[in-house]
Amino acid sequence: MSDVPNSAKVMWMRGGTSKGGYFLAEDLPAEATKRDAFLLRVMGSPDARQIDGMGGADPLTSKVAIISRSSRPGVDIDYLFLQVFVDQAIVSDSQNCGNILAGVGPFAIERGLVAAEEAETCVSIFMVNTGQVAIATVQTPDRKVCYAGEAHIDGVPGTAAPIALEFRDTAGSTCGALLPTGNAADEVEGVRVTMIDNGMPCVVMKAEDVGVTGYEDRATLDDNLVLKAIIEKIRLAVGERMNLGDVTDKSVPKMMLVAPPRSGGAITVRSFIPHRAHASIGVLGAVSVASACLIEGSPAFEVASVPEGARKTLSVEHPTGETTCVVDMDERDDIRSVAMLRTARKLMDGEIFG
Ligand code: NQM
Repeated sequence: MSDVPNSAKVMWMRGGTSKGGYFLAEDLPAEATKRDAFLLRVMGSPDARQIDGMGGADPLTSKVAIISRSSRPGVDIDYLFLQVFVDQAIVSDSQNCGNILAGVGPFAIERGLVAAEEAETCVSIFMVNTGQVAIATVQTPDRKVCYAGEAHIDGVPGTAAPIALEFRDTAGSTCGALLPTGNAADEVEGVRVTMIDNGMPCVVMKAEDVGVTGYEDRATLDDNLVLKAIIEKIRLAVGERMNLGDVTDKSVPKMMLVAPPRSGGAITVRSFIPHRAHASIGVLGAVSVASACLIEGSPAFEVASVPEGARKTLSVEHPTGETTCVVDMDERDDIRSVAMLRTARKLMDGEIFG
């Protein structure tokens, strides 16, 4: 395409357990087809190895954040997430990403869209994909973003500065309701599932109901073509019922296989996002699974170990450790907010060529 730009300013960052390019909206074409053609070139897609681009041959490292100043009252930043498919020429805005979200606050401060406060800075972020707001708290000693620190998240080696993410009102982000069918469980293709959306559309089922234990590693799951065929059949069958339409070319819903916890947590999960197994778990994916653990009559409720009290610390066990969600319940026993700890790291700042 002739008027695809030659280059753009970009910051490459690790956000949580994902990695991708962070752009200011003004540095990319406003027209989606031109923008997407450029981003496919940037990542080197479609190609299983993404050899001709920056993508890491994995959906978790083929991600883009587009950021601009927000005109919404009380909101600092608008964040649009794009998933660049690895081996198909698809750039999708059909999902949000809570891991890439972890880098959005630091990026906005670094680019001068948000003024850093002394010690720490709260950045309110409108998540364009789902129309909801998250609050990120970024460490800013001497009014500068600090990436180094003592926080550890499973799935990332070493430690870094903590970035707290708080989500409110994420129920029904894309599907219109926490439980789009109104049911705690439905039978689809002979398997009992919960269709749920608390920030990420997910289909939650017992791992044993699709022929696995739920404790397999990522490579074993990715090699299991029979399992993949079963869950893709379920995924395609639920699209309309989850108000997502035809999901053939979409990266949602995510498919969540759950089992009882083994390391003192609330639940064990193996997630497909949706065609490859996740190395750990997505942030909003974890929030949606943790929410399913609280719904009586759901497959997740049956295998979960949920603490008492209005503030629940739910550790979601995944292939490379665990992710903790702190869930605050209101007086009606509905979820008021969910908080998670993430970290991020600036990797490079420069010009990328398309
Ligand atoms: O669920 C992967 C990730 C994600 C998304 C995916 C995420 C989330 O780990 O909020 O973070 O589910 O595609 O980055």
